Formats: sequence, structure tokens, C-alpha cells
Amino acid sequence: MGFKCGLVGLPNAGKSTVFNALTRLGVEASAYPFCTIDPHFGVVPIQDERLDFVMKVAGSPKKTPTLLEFVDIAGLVKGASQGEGLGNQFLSHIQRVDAVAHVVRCFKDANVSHPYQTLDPVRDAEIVETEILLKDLDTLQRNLSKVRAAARSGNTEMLKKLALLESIGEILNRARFPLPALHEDQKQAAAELNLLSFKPVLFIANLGEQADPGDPLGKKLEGFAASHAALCIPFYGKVQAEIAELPSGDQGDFLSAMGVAENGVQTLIQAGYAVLRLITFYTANETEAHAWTVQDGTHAVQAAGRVHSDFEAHFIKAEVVPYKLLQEFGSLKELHDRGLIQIHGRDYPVKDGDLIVFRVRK
Ligand SMILES: Nc1nc2c(ncn2[C@@H]2O[C@H](COP(=O)(O)OP(=O)(O)OP(=O)(O)O)[C@@H](O)[C@H]2O)c(=O)[nH]1
Ligand SMILES: [Mg+2]
Repeated sequence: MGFKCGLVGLPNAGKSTVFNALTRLGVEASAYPFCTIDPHFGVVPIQDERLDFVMKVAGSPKKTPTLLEFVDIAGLVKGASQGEGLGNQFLSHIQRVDAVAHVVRCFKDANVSHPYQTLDPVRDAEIVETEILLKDLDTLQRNLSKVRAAARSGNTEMLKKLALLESIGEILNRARFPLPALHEDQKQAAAELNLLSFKPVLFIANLGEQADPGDPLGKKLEGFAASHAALCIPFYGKVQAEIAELPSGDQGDFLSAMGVAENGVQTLIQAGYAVLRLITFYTANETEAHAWTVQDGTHAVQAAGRVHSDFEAHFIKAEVVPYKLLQEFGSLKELHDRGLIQIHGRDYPVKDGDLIVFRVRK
């Protein structure tokens, strides 16, 4: 699995439309607000030209791409934490995600109502962000009362935990974005409580069909995202969702006919990788070519453990072909004959695109 991403936004912002563009699942996306009530889950294999090439060069008969998981939930409105709209309970469906994709409406369409009537992506983004913050504060408060009670006995562990949760509470209460980076202990506590405000966020400017990437509303949102130390991806939700329904061979032609330079789905996935600092390495043998996603900085021995849990304990060495060399020579035999296969030990930091054979003790 690559990463899991939860989609948030106001009703009618285009979350389900973006979800369909990403997953090709065709869930209901309609012009009435709160169209989505129950969450949708979708798993998408990443289209990866490098994996296709690895498969060809290694002569593997099949491939296993990295999978991404997306969750589409109901829309949030102002006051959701007090039960407005559908409330905020459904946020629990995206608590175990690695990243949050915040879909913000930038498209003009008189047929699609806006919960606050006017188009204002920054206001919209702030509303959703505040509601997420309030939900997190609520989660934190409930835990704080338990920990506070337990700390009364003077238990040092509990006193430590209390101080930790209080320090996170201060950050949330201050609500100054970008939220400061948490130190290790705080990070762990925030992850245990599944606080969404501290997850990496990507803004998706859902632009209308007529807009260009320099659209002023999109630019406003980009400025807002930048002030939150986050990326903002221009995305043509409706166009992309229509393209997703076409056979993949026809998608490129359709995109160029629409004057859209690149497939937004790929751009979005790449941005997700960058935000989460993820890289892909490959393994290939006579049965399959396989793409694996790991955090940048992962050592060879940990990467081996991803491939097979036994490999970590029995690791001897990694034989590595950087992707550039694979592309240049296009033949494993030639790379071998020229002595270009690199031998690395357990601490080698795996690089994006590496093709690796792990040698392990039998
Ligand atoms: N014109 C235009 N319409 C869009 C675009 N993206 C979404 N829509 C339309 O806006 C309406 C709402 O889109 P949805 O994807 O259902 O929105 P949502 O955020 O999932 O809404 P809820 O589930 O109600 O929270 C649908 O009629 C979509 O077809 C777009 O880029 N341009
Ligand atoms: Mg929806």
C-alpha cells in the first residue's frame, strides 16, 4: 500500500467527483448538498511507467503496482462540531489516513448550489479547517479528562501524559497556522488520538471546465495553502471524472482536446508522495515485477523486511540497479557484465527508482 488519503471539504465542493476521478468507482456525485452520507472507500493501483519498464527488462510475466486508498466522506459545514449539517462524527472514517486532501470549490456553476451562496475558496477552506480543529479539540478534551483523573494518584507516567496532551491542547487552542512541528512524543500522542489537524494536508483547487491553471480563485487558494505550508494542486474535477470513465488508451487524446496539459490524477498522486516523503523501489523475478512504497531514508534492511518479514533478520546484502542505469542499458545482463550492479549493506538508504535484489541467508 502506498498511502491512504481522506477527502474533506464543504458539501458540493466536489469531493465525490474527485474521488471518482481518482478511483473510477463512479459513486454518486450530485448537485444537492450532503449527497454523500456513508463513506466510500476506494483502492487505486498507481499507473507507473517505471514498473512497466522494470517488468520488461526483467522479463517478469506480471506486475504488482503500489495501491493507494481514498476515502470520500460527507461534507462539513460551519457549526458541524455543534451538530450542524450532518455533524462531524463521520470524520472518524478518515482518522486512520496518512494524509488529508482538502477539496475546495473554485468552479462556477449556477446549477450547483453553494452552502454559503458565494464563491470564496479561502473562507470555505477556513470553515472546514476550523471544524476539523474543533473535532480534534473535542477528542483531546475527552482524553484529557480521563488522563487527568488517572494522574491524580501521582502516577509519573500519567503526569507525563497529562503534560503532553496539555501541550498539544495549547497548540490546537492557539489555532495559528501552520501548526508548529510537533516533537517526537507529541507526534506519537497526536497519532494515537488520530488527530487530523496534524496530518499532512494537500489542498485541491477544484477548478471549473473553463478555468486555466492560473485561475484567480485557484490562485487565492494557492496563497492560503502556502501560508499553511501546504501544497495546492489545480484539479479539474468534473473533466477528470469524465476522463476516468474512458478506456486508458483514449484518455491522453481527450486531455489534449480539452487543452489540459497533464493528467491531474498523476499530478495529485505525485504531490501526495512528495508531501509524505515517499519513494518507490522495485523488485523483479521470474514471477512478477513489484513496486514498493517506503519513506525516504529507509535503509536496505528495512526495505527487505517490507518484501518479506524473514528478509530483515536474514539480510546479507542488496544488489541495486539505480533506475537511470536500467534505463540507459535496458538489459540486466549487460549491467552485470559491465560490473555496474551495486552491492550495498544493510544501512544503504534506498533511492527512488532502485531495482533491488535482496540476498538473504537461507
Ligand atoms: N461545473 C462543475 N461542476 C462540478 C465540478 N466538480 C463537481 N461538480 C458538480 O458539483 C456537484 C457536487 O459534486 P460532488 O462531487 O457530489 O460534491 P461533494 O463534495 O461530494 O458533496 P457532498 O457529498 O454533498 O458533500 C455535482 O453535481 C458535480 O457534478 C466541476 O469541476 N465543475
Ligand atoms: Mg459527496
